[in-house]
Amino acid sequence: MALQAATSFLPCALSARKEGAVKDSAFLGVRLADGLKLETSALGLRTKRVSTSVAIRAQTAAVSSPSVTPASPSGKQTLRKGTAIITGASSGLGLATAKALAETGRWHVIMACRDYLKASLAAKNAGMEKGSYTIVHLDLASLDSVRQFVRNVRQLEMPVDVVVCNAAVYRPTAKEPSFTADGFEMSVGVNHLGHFLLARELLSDLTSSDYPSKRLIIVGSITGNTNTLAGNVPPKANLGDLRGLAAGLNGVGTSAMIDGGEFDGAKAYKDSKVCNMLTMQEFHRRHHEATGVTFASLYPGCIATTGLFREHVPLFRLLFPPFQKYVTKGYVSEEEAGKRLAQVVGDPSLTKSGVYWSWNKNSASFENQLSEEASDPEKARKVWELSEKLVGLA
Ligand code: NDP
Ligand code: PMR
Repeated sequence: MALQAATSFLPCALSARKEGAVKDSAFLGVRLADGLKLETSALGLRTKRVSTSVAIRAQTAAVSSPSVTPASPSGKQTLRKGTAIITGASSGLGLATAKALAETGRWHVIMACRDYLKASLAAKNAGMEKGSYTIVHLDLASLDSVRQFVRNVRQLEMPVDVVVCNAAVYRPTAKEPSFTADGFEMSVGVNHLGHFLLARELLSDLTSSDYPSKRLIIVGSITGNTNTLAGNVPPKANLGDLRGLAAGLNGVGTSAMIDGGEFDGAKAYKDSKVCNMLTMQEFHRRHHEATGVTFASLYPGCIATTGLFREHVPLFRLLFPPFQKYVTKGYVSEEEAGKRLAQVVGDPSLTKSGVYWSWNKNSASFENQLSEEASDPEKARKVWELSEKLVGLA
């Protein structure tokens, strides 16, 4: 059954950027010559039309059969195809994971993307078979878009077996904050709050799935964990007493940062990753037992070539991959990272809930330790409660 819908989608993201030299033109912590010009967009507030179409295209029949069916002549039971939603599947880790899952023939991937054309081309260029994926519009910088996405997914009448919150923005060179349609600082708005609402909304769908191992995965990062060398590269993640989050992160008379401090794009990203990891654990505490859903987070390795660094200075983008490959040895290819995340989605040995997965040098998965802040249950509870107020759930 092919379902096609196209409605116009009004924009959301307000972005405020200033012209001139990048404030923190540092490469790997070393400041470049001041005055390096990178961005010449006009001073002031810009309104950006984000997307003109909501694209839903179901390329395969809806799957509504029970998860296990007696199929083979030998009487052996077979598992139906699982359906995995992946946000930000139009590039980098999300795309590599979508490809890895689709290639197994055991997964149908719902690519939750803000740019339909980009996602469609990316899937095609990656060689993903037409029937193995469905692209559904999702702009995490708009809570309305998140709610619409959930309605659109339900219309597909496919089960929701796994949800992967993967999309992210990183704005290390931004001098000023930009804001989502709902007025939240962009990095925390997209990476944490958009995903928080999405995950909360889709929990009931996951719960009603009959798939043997249903999972909600939120991509974390080493850079949010101050118990590591990478997590100690300034600016360090620190949510403080959450006063900025409590005040709404809107930068109007209040701070755009979670800890209430001065805006710093790199810190905002790292803070958002701490929220991602705390959210996963709070989901686990509140919902694992009752729903049977596995909640997990991970650090897939340093995928130094992805679009995540698109806003960084050109010199950083040039030197970061060799630095990670030959100096820190933390580098991992997009393909390898995709296989790792695909493991967290479907590997029968990774069913434990509440875990932050990492991989060692031999690419074997292990349960990693989170930093003190990223594993603080009290902070997790507070982030949860403040976030549910901000996204309109409380
Ligand atoms: P990419 O930039 O390649 O991918 C990010 C994806 O997020 C893109 O598909 C992008 O869409 C999407 N996205 C951004 N904003 C929105 C939005 N408002 N609504 C919907 N989708 C959006 O980066 P990576 O693949 O590196 O990042 C994937 C995840 O991996 C992130 O969570 C990141 O924090 C994490 N990670 C990455 C590491 C790395 O070394 N790269 C290390 C540790 C964690 P579009 O294509 O339209 O821009
Ligand atoms: Mg980091 C073992 C050392 C290690 C690892 C695994 C990473 C991963 N980094 C390490 C070390 C260092 N980094 C050191 C010693 C420095 C100072 C020279 C350094 C610097 C650095 C910068 C400037 N690293 C960075 C940046 C970024 O802008 C990236 C970032 O923080 O993005 C948020 C980044 C990263 N280093 C990593 C990883 C995985 C990233 C980026 C990805 C992320 O968290 O999403």
